[in-house]
Amino acid sequence: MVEKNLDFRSDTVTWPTPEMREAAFKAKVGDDVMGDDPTVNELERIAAEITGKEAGLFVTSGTMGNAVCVLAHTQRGDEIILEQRSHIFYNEVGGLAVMGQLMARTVPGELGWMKPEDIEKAIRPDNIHFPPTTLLCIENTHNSAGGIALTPKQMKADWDVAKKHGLGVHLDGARVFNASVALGVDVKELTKYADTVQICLSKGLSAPVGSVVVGPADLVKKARKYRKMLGGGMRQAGIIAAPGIIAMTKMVDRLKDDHDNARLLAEGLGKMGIKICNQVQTNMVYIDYTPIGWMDADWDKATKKLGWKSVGHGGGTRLCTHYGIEREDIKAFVDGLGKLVK
Ligand code: TLP
Repeated sequence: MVEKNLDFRSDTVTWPTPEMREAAFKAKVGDDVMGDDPTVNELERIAAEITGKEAGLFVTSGTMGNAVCVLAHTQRGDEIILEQRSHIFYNEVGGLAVMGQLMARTVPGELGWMKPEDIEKAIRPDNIHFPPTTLLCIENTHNSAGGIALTPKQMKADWDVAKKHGLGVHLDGARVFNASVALGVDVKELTKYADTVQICLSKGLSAPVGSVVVGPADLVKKARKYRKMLGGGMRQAGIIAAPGIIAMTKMVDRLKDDHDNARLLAEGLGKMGIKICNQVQTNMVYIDYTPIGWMDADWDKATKKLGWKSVGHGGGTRLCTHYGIEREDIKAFVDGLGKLVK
């Protein structure tokens, strides 16, 4: 029996599975800063193997994972290219400017995908006046575009243009397993078009804490040093890495259920006259309830009445499906909401 977690706010709200709690309890530990926590080492090895990379690094969060990778790729004063609504640019507290002293050059994407010709235009030529462009950051799935899965073909096109100009490529793969499941491709087909990748364990994969970073050994070594600098060097971290191993090895296939549930939810809400604002490819449904005459207070009140957590922002919100929400729960929600809308 899956413990119910009726919370649409994010997939970050997921609770660890009973197996994860058990694994945390029994985890063998050591001092990870000294490199001798066997469970952390195993998680890092598994992450590198699954993604086809040389090395892995366990970090506290997606934000830290992106930060240490961006820092590892760049020097103070470089310019980096990011999609204009990407999480790194939009939602990571300006860390790239504060910690990396980097310039951000944003490119608008089409459903989260930056076209190679637009990337190419944004790359600075060699000129005494210009900062050097050294890194391209891609996000897959793209959160604010609607949980959109970029295809291997799209990723390759961006990778090719970046490599033509000698740029590094970092993938914010917070939800890259959602992308691989939605597209029906091995995750390596996506990760091969990035030098470094950040993968969240604590979103749809349901681990309580952390992300893994993977990439070439030299860049991961640099990232490890930055992790220490940022205060992310953890000691007996096997306790939290053990659930991460289960996340990566046992929780990927079930993401399909989240995607199916998101589609069911979107269909149900759409029939009530609520506008579905995104293409529902993975576990996110972006809605606008103003067409049914509702304001945020109406949405908040209705969802609360039905026993769900969801918060409206300016006439709409994002609904995420995840472990702890099952098909029956979605059906009951749609049914209950339908009665309140009438
Ligand atoms: N996203 C969170 C919020 O920060 C918005 C969410 O609820 O979706 N990359 C992407 C694409 C993300 O969506 C997130 C978190 C992160 C990185 C950062 O991960 P954490 O929260 O672990 O620092």
